[in-house]
Amino acid sequence: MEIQLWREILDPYALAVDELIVKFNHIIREYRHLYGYSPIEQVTGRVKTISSILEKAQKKNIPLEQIEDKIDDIAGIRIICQFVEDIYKVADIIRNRSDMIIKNEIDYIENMKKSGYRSYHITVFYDVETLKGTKRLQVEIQIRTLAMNFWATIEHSLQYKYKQNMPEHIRERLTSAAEAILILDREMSVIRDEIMDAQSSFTIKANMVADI
Ligand code: 0O2
Repeated sequence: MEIQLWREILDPYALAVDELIVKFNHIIREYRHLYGYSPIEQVTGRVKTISSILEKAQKKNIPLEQIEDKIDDIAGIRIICQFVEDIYKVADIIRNRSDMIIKNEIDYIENMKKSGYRSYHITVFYDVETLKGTKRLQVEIQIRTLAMNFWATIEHSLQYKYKQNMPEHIRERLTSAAEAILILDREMSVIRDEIMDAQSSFTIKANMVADI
């Protein structure tokens, strides 16, 4: 496919990612102003690279004309939360919005992947306005804690380094690190109220200083 054609396909996805980052950042702002604490800690996003799209299409035997239908993470949003409870709150926020229509949800937290990967995935349909009219796109939203993100980021780089041949001793270490992450998230949840209280009074003080 020509580069010009790829641009035409991918530009609307870039718009979707940009818009969604603005919208989720606004949710953070509203929560912090209203309650001093936001269930979303930070949000990032990316459009999949052409080479990564082609690799996935090849792996899953997807013909080029079906990539937009069959690859649901061309646009990806990653939402990072402090606590596991916040992940389900964020999922609720998304379900209640009129600008994101849920296509499907996968709970890799309750059902951890064999690799040790944990995250909550929601695929939504999201409309963007282009010169050629409204385009409805799929966007994959990954919601995870800071700790889950730490594990997934490291595991992703190791997967990339070793491709299909990750040494067994590293795989085992990653599995036990995934267990440790699970315990860490549980421990943090136990003192969640304490932490939220502390952060909320910190935000209120910071806002007062900013208002002066
Ligand atoms: P990227 O952009 O490099 O992150 P598949 O990826 O083929 O197994 P599918 O149908 O795309 O399956 O959905 P799935 O399993 O929900 O995975 C979608 C995305 O979740 C992946 O995107 C990863 O970002 C993340 N993910 C899933 N499993 C793992 C895992 O074991 N470890 C890590 N670190 N991340 C995972 P991609 O396609 O890998 O692309």
